[in-house]
Amino acid sequence: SDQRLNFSKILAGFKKYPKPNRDLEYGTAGFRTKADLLDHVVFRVGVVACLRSMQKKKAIGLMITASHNIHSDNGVKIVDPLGDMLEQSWEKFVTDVVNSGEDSFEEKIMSIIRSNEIDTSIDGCLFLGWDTRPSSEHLASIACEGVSSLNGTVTKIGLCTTPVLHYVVRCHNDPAYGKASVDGYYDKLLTSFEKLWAKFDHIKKCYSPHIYFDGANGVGAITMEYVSGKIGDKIEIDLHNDDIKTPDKLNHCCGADFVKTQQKLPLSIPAKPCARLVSFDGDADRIMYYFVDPENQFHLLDGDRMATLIAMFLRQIIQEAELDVSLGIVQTAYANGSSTKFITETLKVDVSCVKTGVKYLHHEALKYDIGIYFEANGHGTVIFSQRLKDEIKLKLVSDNEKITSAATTLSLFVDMVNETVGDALSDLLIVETILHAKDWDLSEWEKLYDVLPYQMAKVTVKNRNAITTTDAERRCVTPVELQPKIDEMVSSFKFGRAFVRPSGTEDIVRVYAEAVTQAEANELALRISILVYDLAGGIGERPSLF
Ligand code: G16
Repeated sequence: SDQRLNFSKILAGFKKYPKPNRDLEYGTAGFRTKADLLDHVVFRVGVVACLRSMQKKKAIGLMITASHNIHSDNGVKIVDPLGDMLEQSWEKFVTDVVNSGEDSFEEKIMSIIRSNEIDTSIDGCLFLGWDTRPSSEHLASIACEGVSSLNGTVTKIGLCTTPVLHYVVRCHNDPAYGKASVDGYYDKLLTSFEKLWAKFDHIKKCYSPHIYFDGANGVGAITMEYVSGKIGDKIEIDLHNDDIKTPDKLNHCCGADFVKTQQKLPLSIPAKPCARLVSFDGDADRIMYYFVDPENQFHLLDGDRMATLIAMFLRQIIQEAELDVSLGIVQTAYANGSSTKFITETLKVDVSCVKTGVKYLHHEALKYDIGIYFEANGHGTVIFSQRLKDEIKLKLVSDNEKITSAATTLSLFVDMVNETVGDALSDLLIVETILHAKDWDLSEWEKLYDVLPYQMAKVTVKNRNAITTTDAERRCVTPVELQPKIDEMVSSFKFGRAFVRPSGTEDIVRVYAEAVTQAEANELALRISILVYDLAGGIGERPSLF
């Protein structure tokens, strides 16, 4: 009989890690919940990821992290062969197995094998990474047991950022993309960064080579410590929130998510006027830039700002290189209304809006030769078509010096980008390069357009899936009474816009509101939160206006 399909081995794991009563769903970025509810999940995900690897005859990645969530949560994301997120049709397969009991898993697994015509004589191959959470290593070892139960092999990358894991998986399956190792990752990004930097190395008036860095007390802090040693002669990195030994400090009053949702400085970052401040999130796939002006006002440069900065820069370079290629930006409903207006009216670049989750943005961005995608929360990257990469090669050998120079810039830029997924380090190198090239500080960057004030809120409800949405999450379908009430409320606020959606990473409903002043945006968010609480089964304390 086929050694790989030894159901007794899989059954042993199902018995060892029994499923609690509650079913789980594959959320915005994989399974995510309280860390102590995840043993059975990671075992089963290990099994299904191994099947996925056998089906594709390629390596697959598993990342144990709950990213921006509280330290006591954890989660697991599955990475597909090209380093992107697991294909959506497989989310259902993995969810079925995660939620099945001892009596039905065999049938579920057989059905995956049959419907995907998986050759079970193939060896599954997995790469495994994890973040700094206290539960991560334990969960990673159970995931290994899952993979082993199908006789798959696991290469442990160990403690790493999410984007490093995505990158290594891609390189293993597509060696032309780079060397499949952590060193290979740093080498590719930092070498292209240094070369690009040298191209723009003129006297600076505005750009200051100094940043204050908030590592969210997570794995991003280790990354930046390393990077600081490599590029310290170009950018001085002042490390803060780099305590990975105290678990409950992770993301606590710090990190990219905190800064974006609270619109204020994280703990331990000095409020030095006009200094360039940067935060990563817990697994370093998101980034935020911000500063405090001389009047002590807080200014945020978020994912929308990065998308527009990059689009502006790349549009100019492709013109200089005389490349005829398509360029587009992908956003979500969280994109500030004025950023979308700036992209269409001033930059005259194509923009589309999709559901929250990098998996949706990435997919949409593939439609362009240069697809720039960013969630407002700082999660994003740029992807380049093969056609564009081929065209650049031709331009590199042009007789026209201006064209070859622009093509060189573009080619180095491509190598500095981690195209597999949002990557805070790669994004930082991109932003720093552009600011350095333009000799801008953050206030110059901010001048591109004015944002509408916004407010974000969370509401706890009995069942967050009672809220369903349509139109890229901009409109709510159920409970049916909710959207008309939101419309009515929004119409009484100048430049009002608001939407609600269930989070796919936390057990809450998210509320977003924009209006002409901060006070009005705050009030709109609060009024919408009350509507959600009243109409969608709120629990705990009712949000209140007073
Ligand atoms: C994940 C996803 C992001 C998403 C965020 C919040 O980020 O990768 O695409 O924007 O969750 O999702 P939700 O609003 O559904 O909770 P991370 O950094 O937590 O992995």
